[in-house]
Amino acid sequence: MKQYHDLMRLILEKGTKKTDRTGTGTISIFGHQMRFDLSEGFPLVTTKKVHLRSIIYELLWFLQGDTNIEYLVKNGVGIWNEWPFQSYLKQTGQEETYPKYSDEWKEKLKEFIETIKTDAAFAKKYGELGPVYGKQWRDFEGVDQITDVINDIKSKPDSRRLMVSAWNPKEIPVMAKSGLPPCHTIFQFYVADGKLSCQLYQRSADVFLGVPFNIASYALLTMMVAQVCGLGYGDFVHTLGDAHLYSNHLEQAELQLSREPLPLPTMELNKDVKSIFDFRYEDFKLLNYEPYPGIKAPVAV
Ligand code: THF
Repeated sequence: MKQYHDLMRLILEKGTKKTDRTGTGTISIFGHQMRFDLSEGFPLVTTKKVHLRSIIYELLWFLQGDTNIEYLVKNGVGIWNEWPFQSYLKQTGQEETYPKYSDEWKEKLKEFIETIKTDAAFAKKYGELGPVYGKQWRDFEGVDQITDVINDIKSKPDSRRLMVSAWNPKEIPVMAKSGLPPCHTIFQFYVADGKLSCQLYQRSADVFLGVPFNIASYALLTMMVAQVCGLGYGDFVHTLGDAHLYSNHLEQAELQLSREPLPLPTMELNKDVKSIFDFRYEDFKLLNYEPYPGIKAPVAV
């Protein structure tokens, strides 16, 4: 994962200070590309422990077309909690009572998640993120893009139109209201020499927290699609727009950069799975992952 370290170092050295929507502040660069050969190991960052469990459940959740955090919460995954929570505070007029990131806010967030877990009606009403990834992947104005792209990869592997878009301009305002417009906006598949590659265009990249998740998630998706199409593993190409380090992640990034990248783990998929929608959590086996300890950092909401 030298590519990832190079990116962090580049931002620290060359990044421009900018303000951002969340009020946290960032340093950023614009336009960057990384490439991971999936036959050389699974691109999971080794210089801090990355929670693969959350990544797998999130991907299965996208593929089901689900946009409500209830499924994630019930599987112990908390990475999407803050957005519906903030939207709930807003809708119920409690934004001022619970200032963002304060101790009261954190307590109230715990209580909110507990209620999502136990009260189905509440979860239905307040756990919804709006028409985000799952919705656009499976039902973009009626189009099931995942089913279609897999059929196209199988029947027209040389096609240059193997695209999936989560960026639906018509629904951006609705997404912005409940959660946020997609960061990973569009991806394209490419078949050559019997191997499947995938390129993602990510408009906005939280390099310390999000990017290790995003790389692993799309690497996994590429491997899953390759398997169900009977193809080998090619490259995952990750193209970034605004690539930033939040101002409250800088020390963490320096600590991580002081660590030497370790050999990559390997990922084994259950070879019996023949449809992209049949994968279950138990079908993924990560081998030889022995990372450095985790590094905590707050997420900007
Ligand atoms: N918003 C921001 N500011 N950053 C993001 O990375 C991001 N995402 C998704 C949507 N909005 C975003 C959400 N993905 C974590 C990881 C991924 C996220 C959100 C949060 C996170 O907090 N990771 C911690 C804890 C891991 C865990 O609990 O499992 C970590 O240490 O890695 C990018 O797509």
